[in-house]
Amino acid sequence: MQQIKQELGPDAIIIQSRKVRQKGIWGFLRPPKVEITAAVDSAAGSQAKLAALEQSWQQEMGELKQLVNQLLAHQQKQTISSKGPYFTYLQQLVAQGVETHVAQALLMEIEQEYELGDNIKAEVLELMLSKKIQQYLPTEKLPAAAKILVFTGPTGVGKTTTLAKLAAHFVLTEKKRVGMITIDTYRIGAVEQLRTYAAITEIPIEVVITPKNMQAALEKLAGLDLILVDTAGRSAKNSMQVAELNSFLTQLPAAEVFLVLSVTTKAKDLHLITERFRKVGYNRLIFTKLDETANFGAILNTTYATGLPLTYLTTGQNVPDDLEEADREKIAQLILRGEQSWIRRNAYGS
Ligand SMILES: Nc1nc2c(ncn2[C@@H]2O[C@H](COP(=O)(O)OP(=O)(O)OP(=O)(O)O)[C@@H](O)[C@H]2O)c(=O)[nH]1
Ligand SMILES: [Mg+2]
Repeated sequence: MQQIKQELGPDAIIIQSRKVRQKGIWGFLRPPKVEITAAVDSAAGSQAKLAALEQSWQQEMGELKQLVNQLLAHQQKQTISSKGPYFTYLQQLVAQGVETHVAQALLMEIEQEYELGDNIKAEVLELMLSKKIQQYLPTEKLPAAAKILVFTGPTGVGKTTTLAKLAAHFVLTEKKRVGMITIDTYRIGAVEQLRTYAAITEIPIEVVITPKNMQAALEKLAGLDLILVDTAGRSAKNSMQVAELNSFLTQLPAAEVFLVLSVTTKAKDLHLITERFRKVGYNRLIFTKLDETANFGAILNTTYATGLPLTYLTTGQNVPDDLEEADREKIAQLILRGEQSWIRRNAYGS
């Protein structure tokens, strides 16, 4: 029985046993042998099979679990763990309107660069984060040689108002000779709006109706130091409008082209705008209406996505006062801590 169970397993049963005479001429003189037929009960056999299968499944499951755990551990290295100082700052940045993937990327970079783990002190992390934000906030003054500045962007963001603020700044503070061109003959009152500002600062203004007229206008203003060009607000979703704008801008190949954006625009829409306006070849950014929000993450989201420099910020409706040169340290503070006194000063007119 022991031998059978060893060969066929614990469920083997004996079907038949008989004595067999040994072969050969002297066989009848020798004691008979015992022949045993044994079998494994088919039900018991399938049970055994099942047990064996189960065992191999368990082994496979164990291997899979291990693999999943390894993957998870690897993934956790790519994201901020759900507690600790990094997570606190992740939440803070997201509350300030910084997109999660941007906040995540910045914090991961700090974690990987310094390898300080969760023991990092909050003040140290905040300092590093401020530096990291500044790294992704290129700010750049206008080059001294800039001669033509074009203001493009979606409707109502403050292109004309910002142009008027800058015109006054260049005339009054920098003592430059400035001229204006408007190609916004689309909206009723747009030309009048700019004419009013031009009259206050005694700046010559040209109205350009078709791209063909651009050269003539430039020639009329040729002797001046700077020419500011206002354009009609265009919807990023209307590719015809953007293409039409582009046909004017190809007449101004050496221009500095601003994309003017409002900090109050939704993140998704800002992505659409920065994408669709690429056609017009903008190379710098202006953010407006900083006085109208308490969250400034949009600025970082946009510079992170476009890599383009920020040159000016505007903080209210007052011409020419509510204009600031972009300062990356100040913007980093805004993004980390929310509204700052230099914006409140304008928003509440005090
Ligand atoms: N609160 C606030 N309002 C602003 C700022 N800049 C502009 N505005 C206001 O936004 C409104 C639209 O300004 P415009 O300069 O006409 O905007 P635009 O981009 O030229 O508009 P379109 O030419 O119609 O596309 C006006 O009421 C401005 O006073 C700002 O920094 N803060
Ligand atoms: Mg305008």
